This record gives sequence, structure tokens and C-alpha cells, in this order.
Amino acid sequence: MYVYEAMADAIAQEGVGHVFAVLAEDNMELMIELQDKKDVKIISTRKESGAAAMADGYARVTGKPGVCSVTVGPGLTNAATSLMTARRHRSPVICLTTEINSFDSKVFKGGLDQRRFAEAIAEKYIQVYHAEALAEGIHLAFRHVRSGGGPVVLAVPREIMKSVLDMDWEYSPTEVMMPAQQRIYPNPELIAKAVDILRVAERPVILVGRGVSGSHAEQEIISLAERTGALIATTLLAKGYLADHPRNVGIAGPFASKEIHAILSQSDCVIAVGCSLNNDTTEYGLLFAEAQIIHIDQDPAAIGAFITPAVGIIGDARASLTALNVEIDRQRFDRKGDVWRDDIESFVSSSRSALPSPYAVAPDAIDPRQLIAELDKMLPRERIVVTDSGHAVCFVADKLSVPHPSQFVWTPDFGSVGMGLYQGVGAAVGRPDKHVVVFTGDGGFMMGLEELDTAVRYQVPITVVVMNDGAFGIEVHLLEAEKKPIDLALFNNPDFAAVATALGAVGLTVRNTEDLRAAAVEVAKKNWPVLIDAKVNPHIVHEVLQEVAGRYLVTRQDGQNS
Ligand SMILES: Cc1ncc(C[n+]2csc(CCOP(=O)(O)OP(=O)(O)O)c2C)c(N)n1
Ligand SMILES: [Mg+2]
Repeated sequence: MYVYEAMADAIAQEGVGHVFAVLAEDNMELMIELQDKKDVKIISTRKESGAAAMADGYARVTGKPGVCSVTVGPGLTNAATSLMTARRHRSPVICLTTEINSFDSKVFKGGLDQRRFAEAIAEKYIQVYHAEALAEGIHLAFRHVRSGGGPVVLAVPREIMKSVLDMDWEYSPTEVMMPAQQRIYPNPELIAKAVDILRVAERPVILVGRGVSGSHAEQEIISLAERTGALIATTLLAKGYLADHPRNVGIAGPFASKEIHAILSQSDCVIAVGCSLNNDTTEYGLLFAEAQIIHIDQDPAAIGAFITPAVGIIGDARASLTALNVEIDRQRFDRKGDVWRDDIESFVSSSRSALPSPYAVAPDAIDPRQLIAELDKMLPRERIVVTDSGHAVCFVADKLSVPHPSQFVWTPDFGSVGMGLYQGVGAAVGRPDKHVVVFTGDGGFMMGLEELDTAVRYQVPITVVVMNDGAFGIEVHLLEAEKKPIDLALFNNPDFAAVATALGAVGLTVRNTEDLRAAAVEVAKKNWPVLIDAKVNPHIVHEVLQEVAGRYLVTRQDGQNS
């Protein structure tokens, strides 16, 4: 038996489902072997950045490890930005690669100190030093990602990979060996301390992060909101959590409307569950400056990472919320009538249904707010929404609804443009039962369009909405704020519908709502990749960017940011 055969057996037994690979002379035997396994499908991608980001998107929506395979040296360097994005998200991604014996730059694909490079972009670099250690290396990698440690690069040197395994091969998958997931129960004294705060809180908010979405704590959050009169808000990544609850005010932070923002800033108590309280959510702490913070997270490192809480509780979300509810009942208090204002629910409901400011009408471009509002009605309800980075996706963050945070994939974790289509294809491969819709700017699309071909080759029924302002919009608006020329950030784009059609997808151009209705017919078929080139009005600037541009200008004038 060759080592690559043993490796294929191990990966298949790990139940990964799919492997995203760019074929090369060092991984091809392994991929051919894997292709023969009945439970593994290889997705042969165009570029390693795509393979690694697809593995990330796949992992985010399936919860399974996402595996990619790239060639030594340039394959790994190509995968770097995607792996770094996965790292910032702590995605369970395993990047398989090989090793060559020399760092010598005269050697083909040599010259890179792969360990140092990989350790800078992934959480771990595991090298298999000899064939007998293969199972141990694979175990280490899967245990690491399955326990939430973030991406791993697993390198099996070429000579080892292609050698004969001189031992009996037996592999037990890590899932069997790892303990079942256990709930961490909170310390009762800290629960009592938290309840002391809640007993007198007048304007409490339950802030839900993505850590909560997997713990089935919906009922406990609703009960806590009922007992304490708290409003419910989410982080950006937990968008869609309990969205229909009458006390849910949506995303906290810069994406909140002015009215909701004003309400949240009056909060005197925040029960933050499964979120980091990072600077984006709390606006550098300013949003909740007046509030006492009760921070609940099962990861001790998350508590106090950004804001020092009044009470920090290490515990599972559901177990901790249950404990809070039980303690509130034991102390028999009901704050419901005494908190916030009497009409808070009707205020929340009217802020949700507030009419948008009138849309801009232009002959050849649609207002991006109108585009998203119309797509919200037209796209299949059971959607998975994946965003790229840039200005345009800000409209998606606050104006497009998602059924649940697990169906919202926000890829700017590392701030990189160009991850949206990649992760979208991976997500669509992982969840064929849902309809994946990718939102990207024209700049982001052009950074990764080669993988539209992958979607076509594998008949992945994905919808890609290019919000096309013919520009690096963020740069345009920041340059304009500085009164600098913008020509370097403007692009005379090709006809994206024609490009998509040439790649084998269905390509459509949208300039108005009528065009959109025609596009919706194609999307509803859900049987083929569809690209919608939406020409958006470039003069509509999202409030978040208006604010960033304002701040940017101030710091530039102060000289702090130059
Ligand atoms: C890899 C990478 N390169 C450059 C940037 C800087 N950058 C941020 S937004 C942006 C413009 C993206 O343009 P587009 O996708 O069209 O989005 P828009 O802002 O126009 O909506 C660029 C180049 C980045 N964030 N990441
Ligand atoms: Mg653009």
C-alpha cells in the first residue's frame, strides 16, 4: 500500500464529504485515490485561493471540516489570503500540501520556508516526518480543527507521500475518539451577581453573537427577555437570530438605524452572549458606555478581550441563560412593566417598517437600496447569503433578511476583497438543499471570477449578484472625502453578463426593477449558476461608509493616520 492510499482512506473515514483541490504533480495520486472513495467528491478548482476559501465556505455552513489540497510552495502561497480569512473566523479548515527537501531557490518550487510561512497564516503547521507517523499527523490536524482551533496546514513530504507504507494500516476517525460536546455549566455565584444587576436594570439589552446560534438557546433568550423586559440585539455575524421577535432591534453597532442606535446607547445593562464585544459591535465601547456588562461565553479568552465586564460568566449559552432564568424566578421579580418605555414594542415595530428614503431614479442604474429591497422579496426564502467585502455589501448587511445566522456568511473577516464567490461556491457545494446567493462588488468579482467556471463545471446552482458601480467604491468615496482624484479607482468594466455567459453561466444585466423580475425567473429555476450584473447608482453612499469617510478625514487631518 502506498502512503497516499492510506491517506485517502483516512480522509474518507473522517467524513469530510468534499475536498477542494488544485491538481499538481505532488497531490494528484492522492486526489485520484480519493476520487474513488464513495463518500468523497473532489471539486477540482481553478486556483488555490479558490480551493482554500471554498473549504472555508463549506465548513461555515456544514459545520464539517473543510479540506483543500494544494501544491507545495506556490500552491500554499496562493492559498494564503483565504487561509488567513479562515483563521480570523476560526473555521475548521485543513489545507493539505507536501514538502520538498530543500529551501534552495534553485530547486523547482523551492525557496520558501513553508513552516514559517504557514505558521503566519494558519493556526498550525503539521509536518509528517515519516510514513509511520501518518495517522498521528492526520489525527492531530482533525482534532485541532474539530475542537475549534482554526485552520491547519498538513504537509506530507512528496517522497513520503509516494513511498510504500511498510506497516499494517488501520485508522480510527477522530470523531469516534473525541469526547462528545459537553455543556459548560456556569458558576452559581456569578449567576446570582448577574441577577443582582438585572433586578435593578431599567434598560437592559440581550446582545446575541454567533456563539449562540449553535446552542439552541432561542427559548431561553425569549424567556430572559420576557422576565427582564430586555430588548434583543445581535452582532453582525448573528444577523437573523430571532429576527421576528417583537423586541428584536436587529444588528447593534454602525449598521443600526439612527433611531435604534439612539435606543441602544441608552442601555444600562448588556447581557452579551456568545459574542466578543468587538469594536465593530460596540463602536469601541462607546455604544454601551453607560451599561454594566454581563458577558457570557464558553471560551474564557473571549471574556474581557475588548471590554471588561461587571460580571464574566464562563459557560454554555443555553445552560447559562437557563440558570439566569431559574435564579430570576427564585428571586421572584418581574421587571417587565418597569423597563424601557411602555411603547417600546410598537417603537421597534415601526422602526422596522419605516419607509426608506425615496430611491434615486436614474435611467441606467438602480438604487442599491432598492435592488436589495426587491431581491429580499424575490430571492428564495431558504437562502444562504454570502457577501464579499467593499461598499456595496453594506446594503446587504442591513437591508437583506436571512432566516438564521447559520445562513449568513460574511467573508470580510480579514478585510480581503474577493472571498465572496469562492466561499459561496463552497457553501453551495456543502448545502445543496438551500439556495446560495453571493453579493459582491465589481472589484471583488474580478478578483476571483475564475471560480465561476468551477460552479459551471460542477453545475452548482448559485446566484451571484454583482453590485456594479464601475469602481473600487470604497476608495472612490474616501478619495472624494479627501478631495483627491479618483481615476485610479474607476474601472471600465467588461460586460459581466457576457463574461458569465462565455463561462457557461446564465448572465443577466439589471438596471431597473423590470430587469430584476426577469432575473428572478432565472434564479427561481435553481438549476444553474446565474450571474446578475446589477448596475448600481454609484452616488448612493451607505451611512456606514459616510461615517468612515468622515472619521478617516478627521484622523488624516490630525495626522494620526497618514
Ligand atoms: C485583497 C484586497 N485588496 C485591496 C483591498 C482594498 N479594497 C477595499 S474595498 C475595495 C474595493 C472593492 O471594490 P468592489 O468590489 O467593486 O466594491 P465596492 O466598494 O465598489 O462596492 C478595495 C480594493 C482589500 N480590502 N483587499
Ligand atoms: Mg465597485
